[in-house]
Amino acid sequence: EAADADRWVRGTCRFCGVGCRVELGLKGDRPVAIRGVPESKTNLGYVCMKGMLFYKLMLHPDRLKKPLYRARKSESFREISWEEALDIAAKKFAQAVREHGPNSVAYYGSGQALTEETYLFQKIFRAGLRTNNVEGNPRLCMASAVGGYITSFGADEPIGSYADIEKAFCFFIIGSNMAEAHPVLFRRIMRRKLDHPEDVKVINADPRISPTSRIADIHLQFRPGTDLALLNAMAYVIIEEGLYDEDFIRQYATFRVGKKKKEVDFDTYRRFLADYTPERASQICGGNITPDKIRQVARWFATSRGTMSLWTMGINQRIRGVWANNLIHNLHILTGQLCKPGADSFSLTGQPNACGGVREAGGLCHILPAHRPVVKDHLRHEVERLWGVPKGRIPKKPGYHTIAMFTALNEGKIKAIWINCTSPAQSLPNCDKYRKGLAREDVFIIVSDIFPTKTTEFANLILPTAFHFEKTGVFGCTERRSQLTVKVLDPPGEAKPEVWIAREWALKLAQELGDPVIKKCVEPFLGLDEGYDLPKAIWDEYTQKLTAGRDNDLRGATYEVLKKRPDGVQWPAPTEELALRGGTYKKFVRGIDPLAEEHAKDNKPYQFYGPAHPDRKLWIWLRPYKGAAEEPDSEYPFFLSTGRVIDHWHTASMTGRIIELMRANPYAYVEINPKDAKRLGIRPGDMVLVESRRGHNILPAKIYEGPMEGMVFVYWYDQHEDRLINKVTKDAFDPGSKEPEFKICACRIRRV
Ligand code: MGD
Ligand code: SF4
Repeated sequence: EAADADRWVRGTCRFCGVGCRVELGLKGDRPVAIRGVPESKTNLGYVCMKGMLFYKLMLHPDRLKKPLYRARKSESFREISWEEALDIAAKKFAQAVREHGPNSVAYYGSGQALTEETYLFQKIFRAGLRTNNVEGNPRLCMASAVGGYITSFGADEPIGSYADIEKAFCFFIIGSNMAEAHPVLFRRIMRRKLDHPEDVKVINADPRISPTSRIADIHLQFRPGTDLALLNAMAYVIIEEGLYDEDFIRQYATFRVGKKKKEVDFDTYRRFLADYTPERASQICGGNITPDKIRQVARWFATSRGTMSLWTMGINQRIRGVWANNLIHNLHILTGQLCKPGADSFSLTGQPNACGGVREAGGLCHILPAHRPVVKDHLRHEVERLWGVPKGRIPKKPGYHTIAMFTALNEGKIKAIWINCTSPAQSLPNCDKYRKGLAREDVFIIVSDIFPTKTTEFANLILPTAFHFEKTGVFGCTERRSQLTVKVLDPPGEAKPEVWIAREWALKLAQELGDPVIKKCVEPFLGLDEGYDLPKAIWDEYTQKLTAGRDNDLRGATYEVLKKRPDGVQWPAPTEELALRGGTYKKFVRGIDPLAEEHAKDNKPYQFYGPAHPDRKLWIWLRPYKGAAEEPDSEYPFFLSTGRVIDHWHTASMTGRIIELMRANPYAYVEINPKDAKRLGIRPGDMVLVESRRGHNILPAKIYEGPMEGMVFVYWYDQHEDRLINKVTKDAFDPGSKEPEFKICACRIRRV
């Protein structure tokens, strides 16, 4: 079909956090193909199967094309006009605010929404409706990484870039199956290893042998949740063998402990680590972890000419996710494996715009745009001033985080919620529990999506939206890189871009509540065409006003510049001149990062100006090992873990509609270690009951030397109610980041 294309237009992939640059092939107005671009900086021309095929969603017959409404959830939907839909949406939200106060309404968004969309929604909710109930699915995915970066480095998001991969000599891949979840980036690591098989070492630390483990020199397999002990033991070896960088530590680091962030000295840290000798850690970790292996990987980590750690949900989706992030950062600070070429503590992002749209543009309940904590008075008032709304308009108190938000729905405290670009009825842990709130007749639910999903089944109002390439906006991927995709196609039927929907709704809301400040929120955007001018004006307001002087300064990355730079721009990029050169490849390094120069307090080469650490130091944390929220016992003797498969994206509401991907991976199964299978008399393909204290599934068995003995693994994309693994997972969450522990709970299995 690609041969049919008569023109190619540029943009980014719609799916994962790698942020591959792609070109969409069009034949007339019909999308016919997607291809990579060899000169691209992110993906060097490669795209994975799902990236290559998402154009098929644009003309898919299931696309939502008209607003749909039902007054009661027991009724069937009827088609209505946009005028009527927006009237109902405004009336219902206004009614909730009038009768139950501002905190009875909420927005639940997505790391897949464009930055312009998240920015506008959160502005209307915070300054217009006076609530910080602005959340999104990045809470399920990146919140622990945010917590880790802020507490360790004083600033969110990685210091380095993908370009470090080609300069690194040791890769420490922990809690990440990047071969499937970030396939194109993994390819770069594989290339690096193949080009330098002896010089480059790959360590993979994971309770499961995954496709990522194939390239590892050492695979560390441990009982789920025990990696906190492993990471502390690596630090122990680094200190015991004198492999730490004394000079780097003296210049740039302090040691901290506890909730009060008390500063302690190096000897206290050393004494703390005495509990984590490799011998003791190998006992805690189990699996194949021996003291010798711990020593070996610690040496590789510390002594390589550039060590890069990469991790995702195996570290983040944990009740000690922030601590686990801290312990990885500790190793980099101890060894000075930071800021130099090929050295970085690099968290991989799950979604295409979790960084740009949500972490940066204010899409979580505790942060305002440009990394401003909502509780900080001067920053909140600064945002009010920049928006031209009265001082005190934005409440000080953070809103509900994700689990608290859906608990509030269960309890009837939230009366109206807008769910955009995500499907919590399938993606929340222990989802049956939260479906009760979604099903309540006294909770009014708007879902804006491109397809019917498990969540639209609970909606009162379904709003059809434009898809990628059918609207204009920016995605900011893992490496602080913002890339623009411009509208080239009209959305099907009456589907509309979210920025138009939000603006028109806000105008009606202002009328309903008789509140001119709500109108003020969208005033700069009135009358602008939604195809390009409207998102551009929103981007301009966000970048020129809100990011000015902040660590993610994006003032140079105007739409004009982004159009000239197909690979996008990495922040900080305060000037157009720097943005035209691509922005900042490494933060905090003088001579590379303009803000390091601007904020320089002395003549040291690195300047850690991150806003959360006034002492401008990196913090090495004393974090003890603590196990999972629910460990196996005699009743539920197995660990259950869940994750992604290469062919599908999350709930598969999109990839499940692409026939080639469904053929490749039609349904979820449960991976069982051969030793466990033999013991339980389970053969390949047998149907197996996977049951926890919360719910059960029945899945076909795959007998596979992947999960370690005593652990089973299930992909979570399957939409079939019997195979929907989030009926089984647990909704315990990290007390700091509030990110749920999708990766670990206890279950039992048996052949049925
Ligand atoms: P998606 O399938 O990505 O899953 O979970 P979800 O966000 O619920 O949902 C995105 C929705 O956006 C789809 O329904 C799609 O049709 C819609 N969409 C696509 N384009 C557009 C658009 O332009 N506009 C609008 N309005 N809608 C659009 C993800 C969540 O799941 C995350 S982020 C993580 S990290 C968690 N991972 C995880 C896990 O590892 N294990 C288990 N068991 N559960 C998990 N749940 C979490
Ligand atoms: Fe898209 Fe991610 Fe695949 Fe790249 S690796 S093509 S961004 S899904």
